[in-house]
Amino acid sequence: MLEDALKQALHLTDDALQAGQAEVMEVRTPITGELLTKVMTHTPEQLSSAIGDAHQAFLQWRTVPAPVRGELVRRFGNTLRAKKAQLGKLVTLEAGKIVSEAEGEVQEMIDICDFGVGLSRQLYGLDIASERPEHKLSERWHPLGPIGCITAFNFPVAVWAWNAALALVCGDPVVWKPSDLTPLCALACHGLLQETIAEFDEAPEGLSRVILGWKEIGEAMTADRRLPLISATGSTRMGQAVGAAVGGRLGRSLLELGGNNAMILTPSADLDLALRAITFGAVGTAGQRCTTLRRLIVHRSLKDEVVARLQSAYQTLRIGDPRDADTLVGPLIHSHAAEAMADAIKQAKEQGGAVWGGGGATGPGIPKGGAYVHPAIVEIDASAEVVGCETFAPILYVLEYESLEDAIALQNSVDQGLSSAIFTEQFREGERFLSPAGSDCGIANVNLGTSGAEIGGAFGGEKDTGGGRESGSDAWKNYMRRQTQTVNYGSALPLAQGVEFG
Ligand code: UN1
Repeated sequence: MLEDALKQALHLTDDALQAGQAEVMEVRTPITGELLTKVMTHTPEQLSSAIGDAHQAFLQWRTVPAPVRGELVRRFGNTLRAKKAQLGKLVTLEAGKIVSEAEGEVQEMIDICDFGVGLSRQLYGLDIASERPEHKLSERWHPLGPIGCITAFNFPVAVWAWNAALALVCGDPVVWKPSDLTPLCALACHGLLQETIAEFDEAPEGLSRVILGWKEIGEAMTADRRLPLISATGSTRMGQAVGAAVGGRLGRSLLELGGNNAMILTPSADLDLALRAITFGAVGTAGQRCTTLRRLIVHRSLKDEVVARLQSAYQTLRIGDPRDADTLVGPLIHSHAAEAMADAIKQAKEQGGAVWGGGGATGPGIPKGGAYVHPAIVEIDASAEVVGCETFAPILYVLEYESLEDAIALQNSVDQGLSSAIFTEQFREGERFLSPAGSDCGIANVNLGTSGAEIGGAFGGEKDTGGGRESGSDAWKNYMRRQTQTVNYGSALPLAQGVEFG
């Protein structure tokens, strides 16, 4: 079924290419750098008609009762359950994630579908006390319209699912522009959803669309007023462009952008637990999560011991083909990512950092043609400029602190504000970190790492991370419009504020 969906969705036609309507997008696997296939990109006209289809679908879908919309999402979640291993394999092939993390990503899709199903009976409004007699004042949530969704390569299926499951339950179709590095994952997900839609009488065909292309097609999408919400994941630079374009037409944007996540390691920390959390956080997904741990702020008294233990833990990490069961660190997405990592390490050295690891990884079990690297640990002064930059690679900057106040200030000193953590056995330290004067991030954790958030919480961050919140909690409100409704069920017409008129 997945293969069929993929085949159907792959729309490489020589005719359209020859007519000059589209360009070819090459799809490579980061495992070996080999060409997997070529897909055709969409033209601005195709984008426009996809948005038109989604708009038509919206006019119908918004009147379908929300619990019935939830049933579509329930069925899609079941399809994903059945396809978990297969879809996971595609994520591994196209994004280079190890099998367990790739399947974990599909699990996030399943989880958000379940969450959406529950939500489909809980899109609650408010009953508000009216100041006027025999008046009913209330607040109700209505479907918003087709959603434009722009996603990054590093979570090629889950982030779309966070958006799509909630949007569909809220009554909105989704037009998806995936990363040009992971179009097959997008076509497969869309194909599976299309199959679920085709078997569901109440669901119009145009509920889901995928648009392939580069920056220009993304810009056309953000400019289109028929998409009242653009939900975008990617770099801060991309988010600034999206935010400005969507803001310029007074649309809504939901931005989930760069992170520069830190963990504070206090003297009372349970070091065994912390070391596991640091290792997964810093090298999981080869350092390519937006929640990756990038800065370890460790108490001066612990620093040498922690660095030594981390180095020996890192030495046992198996780097190599992500399809092998014992691999823990797969490839970076492409050679440019390895170059960016090498450049950051060079800068760190120039800025006084002591670098351990970080070179290219070759040897038995490491496929040729992929960008495999040894994760790096860099002891560096907190004021070094490079520490403020997010490099999408496994580089962990180790900074030291003396007072908790200083550690929190350091944690908050970067432009980004996505995820943060503290390891402590001291109740007061943990609570201070979570207090209004503590972490300034969208996510703050005590005694666990910065990455691997559950879908039930709102996901996103402050400052240069863009301020958006996706997935759990009340993130669904992004996908709906709020209406304040007043009903006069009496036989007089009292005016608000006691105004008398005639
Ligand atoms: C991302 O990297 O864009 O919290 C999303 C995590 C995952 C999601 C990451 N659940 O690490």
